[in-house]
Amino acid sequence: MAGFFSRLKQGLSRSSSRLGAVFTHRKLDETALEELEDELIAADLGPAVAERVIENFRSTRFGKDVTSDEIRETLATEIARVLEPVAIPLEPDPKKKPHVILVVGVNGVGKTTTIGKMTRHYMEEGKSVMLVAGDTFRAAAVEQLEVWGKRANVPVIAGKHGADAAGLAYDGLKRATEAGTDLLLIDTAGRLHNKGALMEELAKIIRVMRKFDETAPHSVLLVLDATTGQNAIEQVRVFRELVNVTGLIVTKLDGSARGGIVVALAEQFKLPVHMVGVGEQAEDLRPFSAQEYAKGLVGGSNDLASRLLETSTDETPST
Ligand SMILES: Nc1nc2c(ncn2[C@@H]2O[C@H](COP(=O)(O)OP(=O)(O)O)[C@@H](O)[C@H]2O)c(=O)[nH]1
Ligand SMILES: [Mg+2]
Repeated sequence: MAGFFSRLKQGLSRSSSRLGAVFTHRKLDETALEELEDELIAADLGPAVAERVIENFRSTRFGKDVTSDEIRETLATEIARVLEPVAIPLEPDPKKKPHVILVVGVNGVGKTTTIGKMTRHYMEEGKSVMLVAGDTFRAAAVEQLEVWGKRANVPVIAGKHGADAAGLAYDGLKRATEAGTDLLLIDTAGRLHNKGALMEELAKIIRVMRKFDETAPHSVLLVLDATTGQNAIEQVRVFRELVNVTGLIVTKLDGSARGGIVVALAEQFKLPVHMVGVGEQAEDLRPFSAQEYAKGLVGGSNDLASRLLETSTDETPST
């Protein structure tokens, strides 16, 4: 398995090579600042962060000769400052048995896969897990979750194609409570093209579960696909109208990710980013580290950030 940092770096390299384009300028004049701002916006960091970074450069370095390493370091520091407050791990409440996690998001963003990865992650921490196949609209989605459940040897509450998701969630909550299970992860459908129906469905899942435990769900995680760039912003907006999103998980940060979007999300919504997905396998879920992410995003082939990344340990979080 490629290490996390090398994967993330690879995934973010598209952004970092963009960010590198402007660094051929030696003197930080008005033209250079404008180009840098354009690059930051093109890298999906969002206008607010881009502007702040530029103002910072303007007030401290204007007219001076700067090296690309200096620019990258300053940039990484600014980005880490935005990311730090949202880099919050998801700690299930040990008093809740189960701690109920509702997983929402548009079709294809990686909800089911993320649930599979979370199952493995929390089991490695010694917690017990139960799953609910709440995306009953796609038969394949139910099978997919059952495969993950079998692999991890955890119970999966599933119904027939088209079954009532709220009923399944209720059954899952009841069974997990009886069994004293630590975590109940609920998969859902992501039919955003029918917003009214989706809102109704999510509301019903929550309403029905609350008949059993009025504090459920304890977390509502919105899964976002990093490769969709600016679309992720709109998805957060829409899902927050549907349901009380408590945190984000950003997937597909391997491959051709547009990792800058995480910075824009952090700046705009201040929602916790609990974990990130860096691949399709069970082990490809990692806690979100602001520092490492910022360094990976800013990149560079032989700069301080890369050297730090190179020497970072690539191990899975210990159990
Ligand atoms: N490269 C990569 N692929 C992912 C990641 N997470 C999910 N996928 C893939 O994205 C596709 C859709 O994932 P799925 O979990 O079915 O999405 P869902 O419709 O939201 O449940 C599948 O092919 C997954 O293997 C990730 O972090 N990296
Ligand atoms: Mg799914």
